[in-house]
Amino acid sequence: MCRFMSHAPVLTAHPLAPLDADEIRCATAAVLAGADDARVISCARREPDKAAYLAWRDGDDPARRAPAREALVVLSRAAGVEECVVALAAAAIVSRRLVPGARSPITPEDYEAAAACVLEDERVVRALRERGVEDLGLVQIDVLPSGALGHALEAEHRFGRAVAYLKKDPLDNAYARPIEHLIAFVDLDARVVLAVEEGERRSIPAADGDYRAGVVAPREDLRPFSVTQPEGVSFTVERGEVRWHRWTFVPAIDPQEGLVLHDVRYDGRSVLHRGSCAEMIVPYGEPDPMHNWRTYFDAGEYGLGASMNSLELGCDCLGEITYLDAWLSDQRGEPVRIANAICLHEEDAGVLWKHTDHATGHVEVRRGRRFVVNAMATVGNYEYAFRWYLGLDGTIEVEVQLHGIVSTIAVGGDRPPRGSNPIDEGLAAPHHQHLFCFRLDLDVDGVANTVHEVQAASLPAGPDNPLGNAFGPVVTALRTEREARRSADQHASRVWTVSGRRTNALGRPTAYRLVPGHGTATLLADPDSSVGRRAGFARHTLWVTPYRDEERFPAGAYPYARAEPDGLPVWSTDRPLEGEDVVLWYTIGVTHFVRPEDWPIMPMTKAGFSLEPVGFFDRNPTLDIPPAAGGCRHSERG
Ligand SMILES: [Cu+2]
Repeated sequence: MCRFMSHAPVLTAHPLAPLDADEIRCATAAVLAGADDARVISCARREPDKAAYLAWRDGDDPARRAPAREALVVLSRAAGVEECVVALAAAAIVSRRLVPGARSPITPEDYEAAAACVLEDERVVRALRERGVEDLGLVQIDVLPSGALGHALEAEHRFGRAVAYLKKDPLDNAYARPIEHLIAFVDLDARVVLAVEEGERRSIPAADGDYRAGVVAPREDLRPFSVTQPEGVSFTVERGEVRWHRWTFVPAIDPQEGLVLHDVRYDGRSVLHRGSCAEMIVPYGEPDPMHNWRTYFDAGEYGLGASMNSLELGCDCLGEITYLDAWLSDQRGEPVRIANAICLHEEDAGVLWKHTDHATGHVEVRRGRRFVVNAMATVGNYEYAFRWYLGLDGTIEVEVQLHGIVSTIAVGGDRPPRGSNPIDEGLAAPHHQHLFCFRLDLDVDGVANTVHEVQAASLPAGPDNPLGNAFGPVVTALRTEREARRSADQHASRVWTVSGRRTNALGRPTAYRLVPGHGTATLLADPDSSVGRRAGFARHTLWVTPYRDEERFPAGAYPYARAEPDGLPVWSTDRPLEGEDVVLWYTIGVTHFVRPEDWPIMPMTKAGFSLEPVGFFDRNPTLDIPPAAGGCRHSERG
C-alpha cells in the first residue's frame, strides 16, 4: 500500500477521473526507486480496459467493483523511453518496457534548460554581439523541435533548434524582432549547445509589436458586461463526473492530448466514449532555410496537457464558473498543479426554437443554452482553446479557438521571403497551417456502429423527375478503412453518420452525424516530404478505424524526430468497419495566410465541427424546455 494514500482518494474517484497529487507521487516513487538515470516525462491515468469499464458502467450488480486504478509513467532513461504501469492500490509495478526508437517530447524543464544554456554559449554570445546585441536580458530564445530532416546530429542526439528574438524591454513582444539566420542546436538531454549555424545576416527589424495594457491607450466607450445566474447553476460535479441537463461525462487533462471528455452520455445513452485532440501539427510553408524545417507536433512534441493555462474568472471565462485543477508530474516525479485548467459553465445560446402562428399571432419561443467545457494551451507563440459545447438538443459542438502571436521573419538581404506576407516594417509572417486531429471514439447507443457518408445530389431529369429539379441524399456505407479515408466537400453538403443497432420510433437506426464546420484544409506539404511522411494523418479530413486500445495517437505516441510514418497511416490497412466499435479521426484544418489584422496579436479565429443527433430522438427533444421566466409578451402586440 502506498504510504501517500492514507486518505485513499482512489476509493471515491470515478474510474476515468484523472490522477490526483497523491496518486502521482505514489506512481512515480514506485518507478523511480533504483532508477537514478530517469527523468519523468509524464504520469497519467492509465485508462481501464474499455470492455471492463463498460461492464462496470452498464452492469446492474450494485456490488460490482470499479476497474482498478492504474498509472502510466513515461520515463526518459539513458537506454531510451520507458513506459511503466503502476497498480495504485498496491503501489506495485505491473509492467515496464523500453519503447524502441522513441524519443521523448520537449518537457517544460527541457525547454527552460535549453533556452538558458543557449545564452551561456560563447558562440551564440559572439554571434549576437556581431549583430549589435549586447544585453542578453533582452534576448528571447525559443526552443523548437528538430524535425526529422536527416541532419547529421539526428542519429546521436535528441536536439532542439533554438532561435532568437530581441525585445526592447523584458515584457515586450519579442516576435517583432527576429534575429535572422542564427540557430543553436541544443542537446535536450545533456542540455548543451552542440553547434551553431549562421546564415545570411539581416538587419533586426525596427518593428514595434507591443500590445500590452498601459502601452496602448484604452478606448472608453465600453460599459461593464456581466453574466449572473442568481439561483445558481444547473449542473453538478461529483466524483469527477459532470451532470448537466440530460448529459453526463468525465473531463480530464491528459499530458499529451490536453482536454479529454470521457463517457459522454445523453439520458444514460452512450454517444461518445472518448473524445480529444489527439495530435496537432503546425507545418510552415516558408522555403527560407531559417524557416523551412519548422513543423511542430504540439501534442506529441511538447504536450498539450503540459502547456495548459490556469484560467482566470472574468478574463478567460465569464459567468458562474466551476474550475477543475489538473495534476501533472515534473521530471522528478513531484506533482505539479495547474489550477483552474478546465472551465465548466453554462452559456446562453440564443433562441433554441421559435414560431409565430401567422393566422393567430400566437408565439412560442424557447431560449437555448449550452454547456461549455474549455481548456486552453500556450504552445510557443500560440494559444489554443479547446472548447466542447453540449446542447439541450443533443448536439455536441467542438471548437478550437486560435489566439496568440504569429511566427515572424525579418525581411531584407538578397532574397525576400517567398512564403510570407508582410506585416510591419522589415517584418513578415510565414504561411502555415494548423491541423488538429480529433480522435472520436463514438459509441452511438452501444459500441457496435456503422458509418455512412451522406451527400446531396441532383436527380437526373426523366419520367420520375419531369421538372428536373429533384434532389436528395446519396448514402454510401463506408465498409472498410480504405473506403473511409475521406475529405470534406461542403459543396455537396457531405456529412458522415454513425448509427447503432437501436432503432427509433420510425424504425430507423439511431444515429449521430459528424458535420464539418469552418476549417477543412488538409496538409499541403508534399506527401513525400518529411512532414508529409510524419503527419500522414493530415492528408485526409476523415479516417475511420476499428477500436484498438493501443491506437491512440494519429502520428504515433512518440513523434519527436521520428522520420518514419507512424500512427494512422501505419495501423489503417483495410480492416472491416461495419457493425464494429469504430473510431473516427477528424482533422480540423486552418491554412493561415497572415493578415495585417493578425499583428501584433491576433484577434481570435475559430474552426470546428459538430456531432448532431439524426434519429437518435423520435422528435425534437426540447419541447419540454420551459418558456423564459416571466413569459414573453409577443401575443399582446396590437
Ligand atoms: Cu496561424
